[in-house]
Amino acid sequence: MDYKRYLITAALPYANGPVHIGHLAGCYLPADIYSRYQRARKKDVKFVCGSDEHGVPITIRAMKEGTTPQDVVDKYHAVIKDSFEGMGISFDIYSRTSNQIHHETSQAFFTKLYNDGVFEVRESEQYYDEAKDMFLADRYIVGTCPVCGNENAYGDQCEKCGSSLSPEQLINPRSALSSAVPVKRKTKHWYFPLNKYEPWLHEWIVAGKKDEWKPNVYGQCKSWIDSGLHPRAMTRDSNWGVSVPLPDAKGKVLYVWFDAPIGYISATKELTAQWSDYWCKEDTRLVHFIGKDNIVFHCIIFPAMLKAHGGFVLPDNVPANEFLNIEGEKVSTSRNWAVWVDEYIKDFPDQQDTLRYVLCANAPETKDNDFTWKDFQDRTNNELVSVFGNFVNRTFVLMHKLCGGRVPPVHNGLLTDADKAMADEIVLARQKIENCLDNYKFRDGLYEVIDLARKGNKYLQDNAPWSLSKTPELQVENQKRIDICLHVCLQLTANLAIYVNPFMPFTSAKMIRMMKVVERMLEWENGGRMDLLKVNYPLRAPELLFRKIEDTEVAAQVEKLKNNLKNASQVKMENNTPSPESTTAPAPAEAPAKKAEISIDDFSKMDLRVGTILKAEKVEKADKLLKLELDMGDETRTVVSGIALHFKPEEIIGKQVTVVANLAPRKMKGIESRGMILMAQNPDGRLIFVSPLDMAAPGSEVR
Ligand code: B3M
Ligand code: ZN
Repeated sequence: MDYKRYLITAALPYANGPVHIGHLAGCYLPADIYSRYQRARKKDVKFVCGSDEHGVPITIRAMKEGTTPQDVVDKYHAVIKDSFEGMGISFDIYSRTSNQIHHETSQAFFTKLYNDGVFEVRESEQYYDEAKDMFLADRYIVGTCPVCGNENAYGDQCEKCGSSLSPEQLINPRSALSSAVPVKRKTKHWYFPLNKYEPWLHEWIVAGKKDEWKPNVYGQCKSWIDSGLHPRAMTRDSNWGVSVPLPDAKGKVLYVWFDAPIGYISATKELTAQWSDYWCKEDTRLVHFIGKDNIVFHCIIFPAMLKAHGGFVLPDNVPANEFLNIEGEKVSTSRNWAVWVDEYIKDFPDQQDTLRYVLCANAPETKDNDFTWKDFQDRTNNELVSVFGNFVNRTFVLMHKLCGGRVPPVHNGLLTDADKAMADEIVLARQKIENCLDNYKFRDGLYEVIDLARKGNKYLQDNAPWSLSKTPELQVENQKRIDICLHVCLQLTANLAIYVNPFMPFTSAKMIRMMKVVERMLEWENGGRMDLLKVNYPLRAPELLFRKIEDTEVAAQVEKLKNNLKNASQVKMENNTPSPESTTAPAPAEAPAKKAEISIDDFSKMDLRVGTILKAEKVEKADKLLKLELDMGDETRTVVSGIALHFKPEEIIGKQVTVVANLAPRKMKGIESRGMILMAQNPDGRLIFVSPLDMAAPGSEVR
């Protein structure tokens, strides 16, 4: 299809905290590169984004900070917007979902579906806080974790041991808002019948997108669809959000994942009166850039909503990225293990392209990747400074020294094979980069740019114009060689500015300043031309494009990460606003998040041993805990385990289990527990012992 318009969206970040570099690498940077590339190709592009300002986490955060939800979103909307601007993310609009236009647009969307009879109304029982007079999402019920004894586990998950929980499993459950004991109450909600769209989704995605969408995206969609789709509640009991536009829906708002994607539409409306050209005409290419945790919402739920509504284009592609870890560990906002973009901009002023480079060169396009400050330094110093920066700088210095500061003539008849080959490489590079960017392979595309600069360095080195003798008898001849070589290098520099522009716009801006050319030179169709700079045209002195990153800077950043981690317990309450998804009605079980890679040394720190259960009894005043006596070979150990809801004490006597034997002892309900028992958790929540298949001697090491 020959697309007339590009509508490019990047996930709306929650306005409950600043953005970190994982966000940039996951979605905003690729979306920006793609938008800049399409604009350079003179495509009609609208690049839209904005803050996601609804969902219960914002209200919780407001309560914790002692302010209003509006204050919370105002504060972070501004921080996030500045971070994006600072990093050169070139949105055509950065809107927000608290805007009037968004409330109207999402309500009209809901009303259309309602009038068409799309929704099913269902009643259910939900936890209610009688003191606060409101329903509680799972996340807002806290209590003691039955598995590890953490007293502040959430109704959906324990952050200490990672177990996924339901509110019923918590020991001494209480409301996070009032500390009241929650009670169950009836409530009604409007459900979107996703199941009815299963055949259509199957055809559109499973059959239709196999070769087009990235394997990670396609795979997630397929497994969702294959495992069966279910109706999903599109309303919530809450006082913060877009109110449900029905007379019998007092105290109810639209589910945040219903209104947020409609935010793309509202933002486009706010941007242009022609918004419907972009949303409703078939020859628009709609591309959603997101992180992998948003795949089902953008590939399944939102398209089904658009389909049900009718009249809208569907996403042509959803090139989601995986996650970026930091120094070998998963990003955690609650532990403050993250590199925050606003802080980076403060610590490294004018080094935006350095970060853009490193994040793109190491983008988690096909699998989770790791960001380390050492790699940041190495890539900057060895690739940006030594290859790209060095080539441009040498070219300019030599041109000033050997060619009088002007673009030298090319002496056409005298071109060698090497000169011609260099020119061919410039043309070829354009094709290669296009091929990468058209297929959302940003890191490969960037590699081609650097590789072209590398070839430029080699060409310059091989020709060594500085070494050509200036003795009278050779002067004329040699000057011609010098001219040709530097002419080629200068045209290559101009082409590099074009190619690098989508990736590193601050750098290409510097380059066009040095070359004294207008911005229009950067148009993509100019790529490959060898006459971008006119012969005899005077050029400026070189500006350094990049600077080296010092060891001390790396050490300071690593130190900062570690200190943040230390202080995290204090910051925790602040940053620990959960994601709206976890606050909502149960969704189909998803696989638990994968953890970051560890070394064999990390693994070997654990002392895993087989133990045989000799005794098991309930712990008083803790209906989830069992006290176990384990035969560990050379000793008998007491371990307290949160499995009482799953097993009767008498059933498990004699069973063999795997014990983490060197876990620091801890007291639970006054009993010292020495070690932890390994359990597998089924998607349905069932616990299963991890036991040796055959009888093992108690105390045997597990390796
Ligand atoms: N705010 C989720 C996230 O940042 C969400 C994206 C909405 S996109 C419509 O992960
Ligand atoms: Zn726990």
